Amino acid sequence: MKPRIENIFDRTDEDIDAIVIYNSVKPHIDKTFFYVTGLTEGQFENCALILYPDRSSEMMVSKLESESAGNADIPMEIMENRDDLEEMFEEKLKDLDKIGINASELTYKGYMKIEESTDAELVDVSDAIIDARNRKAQKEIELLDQAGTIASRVAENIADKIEIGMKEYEIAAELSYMMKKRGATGDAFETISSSGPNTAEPHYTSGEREIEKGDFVLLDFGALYNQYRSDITRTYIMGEASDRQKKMYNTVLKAQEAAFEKIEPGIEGKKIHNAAKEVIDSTEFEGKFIHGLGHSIGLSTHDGSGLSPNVDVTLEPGMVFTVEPGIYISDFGGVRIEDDIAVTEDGFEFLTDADKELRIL
Ligand SMILES: [Mn+2]
Repeated sequence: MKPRIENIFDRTDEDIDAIVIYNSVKPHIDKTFFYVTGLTEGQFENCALILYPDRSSEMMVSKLESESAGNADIPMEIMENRDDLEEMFEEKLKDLDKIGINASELTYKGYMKIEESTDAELVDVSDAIIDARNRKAQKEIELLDQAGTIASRVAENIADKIEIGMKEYEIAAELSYMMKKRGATGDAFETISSSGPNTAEPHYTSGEREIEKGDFVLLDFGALYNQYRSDITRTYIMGEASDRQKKMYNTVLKAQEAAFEKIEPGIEGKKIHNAAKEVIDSTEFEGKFIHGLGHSIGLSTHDGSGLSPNVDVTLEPGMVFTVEPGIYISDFGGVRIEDDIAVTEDGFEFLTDADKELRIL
């Protein structure tokens, strides 16, 4: 896709002769391969893509996937076996002076293979790639919206399936099944299904703990849909809610609302984080919001940018972020509410839209 290649080259030094995107095997697949080709199916292990400053490109794909690859409007060479790629690299790269690589995704073995085939200087263009991929095209937003809709409907329906005595991993399995029943290709990432005190750990996954009365149940999951991903979190309370639990929940909800009020083109990401943090820090839960407010999402769950004090980004239309404030209290529990949004010309639109009033199950 020429506009996407242009997006990348617009952000690199002018004297780069080519950019090589080279996949290893799963999970070391550079999603930039899908960004540039627009392909939605196939694995493309050990396949490569070379991009040129004139916006042309070519791919080297295994014969196992030549049919899927044919859906991209990009010239391709078919590899009969793995040694073919070394010869192709040598033929195409040997006379170049400066080659861009995506150092965030290329394996070291892949790097050595490129290096052996050329005398060119290899330079990291990963910042340019992250920056280009952060500005989503309309087609990408549509796929993200579909992924968000699948997760949203599941977030609403899972509540009817959660019961006292159920194990955390059973809920995780249920979520996965429900998303696939609605057309997801898979989970966007490993589901977080936590309960009780486990909800206080933001990156807990799931375990054997059984749901008890009075528990928080925190579910953080997403759908993979045609290579694009959603990421949603809802927190429920089992049986009955204490005043402290209700206050935690409503504070997180207010913090998310404060963030939404700030989101528009031109604002710095960290200011949105701060707006949410100020709401939490003005309550008894001061200091209990312990992570960044959100991350960019697209072909990868963490697409390289974010709404965080550590990230320098000014919002532009087409950028897609999660907005996920939380409060975490050790040995008690945690609440997080997360939605995905796309920045528009005059504000933002929701990509997830599941109900989020406090639900006591
Ligand atoms: Mn997230």
